Amino acid sequence: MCGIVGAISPNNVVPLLVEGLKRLEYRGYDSAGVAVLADDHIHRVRRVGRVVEMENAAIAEKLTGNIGIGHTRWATHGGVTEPNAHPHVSEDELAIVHNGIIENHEAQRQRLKALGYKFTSQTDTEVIAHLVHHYFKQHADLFKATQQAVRELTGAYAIAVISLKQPDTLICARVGCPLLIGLGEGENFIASDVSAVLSATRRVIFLEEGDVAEIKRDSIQIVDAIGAAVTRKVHVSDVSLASLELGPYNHFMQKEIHEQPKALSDTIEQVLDAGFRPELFGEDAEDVFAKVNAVQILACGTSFYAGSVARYWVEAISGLPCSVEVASEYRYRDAVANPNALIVTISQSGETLDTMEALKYAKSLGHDLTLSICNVQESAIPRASRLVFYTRAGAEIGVASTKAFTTQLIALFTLAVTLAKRTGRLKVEKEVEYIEALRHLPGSVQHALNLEPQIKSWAERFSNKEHALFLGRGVHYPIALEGALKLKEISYIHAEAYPAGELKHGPLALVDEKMPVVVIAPNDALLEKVKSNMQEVRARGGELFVFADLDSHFSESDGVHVIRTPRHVGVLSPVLHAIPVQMLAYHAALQKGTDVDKPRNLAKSVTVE
Ligand code: HGA
Repeated sequence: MCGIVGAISPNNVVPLLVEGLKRLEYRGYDSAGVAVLADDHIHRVRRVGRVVEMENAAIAEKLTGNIGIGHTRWATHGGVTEPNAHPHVSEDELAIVHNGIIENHEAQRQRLKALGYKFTSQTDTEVIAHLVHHYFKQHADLFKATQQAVRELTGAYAIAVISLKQPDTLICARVGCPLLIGLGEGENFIASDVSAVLSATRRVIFLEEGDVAEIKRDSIQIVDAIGAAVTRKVHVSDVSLASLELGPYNHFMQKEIHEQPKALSDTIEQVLDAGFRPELFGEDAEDVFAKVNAVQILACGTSFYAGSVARYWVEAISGLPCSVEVASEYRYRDAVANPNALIVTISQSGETLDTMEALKYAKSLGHDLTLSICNVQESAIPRASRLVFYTRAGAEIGVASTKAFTTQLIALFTLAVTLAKRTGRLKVEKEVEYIEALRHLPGSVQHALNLEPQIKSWAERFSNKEHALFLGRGVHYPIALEGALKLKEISYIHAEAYPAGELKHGPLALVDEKMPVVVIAPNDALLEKVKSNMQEVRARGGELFVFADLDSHFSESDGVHVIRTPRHVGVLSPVLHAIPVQMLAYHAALQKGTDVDKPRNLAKSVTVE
């Protein structure tokens, strides 16, 4: 969602701010802006639309300055308009950018209006600008003023503040939204994620919940939520610049789909090296797993579907009861805690607010056995968990998750087998079979990618459709859900997924000759059942698009189209079948001419509620 970048330097920071915002575009946004201090003025440029439009305006206005902040906004409070775009300014003296939602903004707005502040936007953010300004008048110290102001905010925020009255200082603070400091030589930076500062530095400090920092060209001071000075560890980021570039691809989603053999083998490598050992999940894992008698998975979106696949694996392989729940639901219900349940949170970014809040809620209920599955090192959710498994997908830029999903599946499969070892359910021959399955998976995925031309020709037939149904059974039902989600996210075709057996309990009423029905039908124990469900569709004139595997023995017929994945990969079949549904969505979106990497209304890392 919103992206923040800031810099203080002896050089003009505008190019760096603009480049940083371009790197943050993938997070999803609707407007962009920068503000710099120069000639005793705040110079601000904001535009609705793409960063490049704002950049052109900044060039036209010859914007320069040695200290500045930039922002990409994904509107939550107030429409997508220029006055609502960040940075927001208070009394022509102080500028601020904000990611998150201030829940008590209405009360603060009334109070600040009574103090004489004039509001020029509908955002919750503007109250922070005036509140910091209000305290700055009293303290004459921007660091202290910000600390006092944030104490009065409820909700989630990452903010950056600059002021004409203290032009050598950049202040930032965070609660619930990511923010890091990039360390340069005689210059320093801040950003929502490392991609925004990578061209300038790899040395970063991740701020922790409640931290407020004062950043000057040659010094950094950080205080924690209670105002005590703290030192935070400096990390050297291993994110490569190449992973942030498109290379020969047209879209990041396309690139990331094709990177899956590598992402999977990088993730699998750690399992093949270690075997199914608890240490894969952290030093503490042996102790934690010894206490576990159930698994509860909390996640959102695609990660929730990864968790839904895992439910089948965990119960079948380890014999432990496993439930999976949408994080935003769990966090607001009166859940009954089983303190011996392993709470597994899944988040690509490790910053997904709903998942983070669900984890906090689980802990408040007495859950202490926590594991996070995450793709971004040192992000908030792993830091708040006892155990972590980092997928090695590499940076994922496309809003529609692909390689993060399939590598999450590897992490979850590994968890199921590792728990099975503990529960004594894992037979030696099964362990060997699972290792072999993992070893062969990247090659099978590579073969599945070769199906692209066939899938593309299917996608052409979807481009004039308004609706589609996806069906699957058992462990492939969540893949049907994921396929429907991918299609709706990026092509805007309305798609729903059902367990194939549910069809006759309602959705069959939707089926006619205009309804394409995608079926995930590999050769597993439920194949014959799926075939019967397909007959039900055909009998109503529905057109079937079947993803099968070599052993499924389907033949094409009138209204029944079949694409076969080249191998049957047994227990890991859901991973393999995720690939064709990703490609179908991608090519359907291309046909429809949508913005594949930045679909409307969506954002990559969902850091607001
Ligand atoms: N609430 C602020 C910022 C929104 C945000 O962080 N989106 O990701 C606004 O609406 O401007």
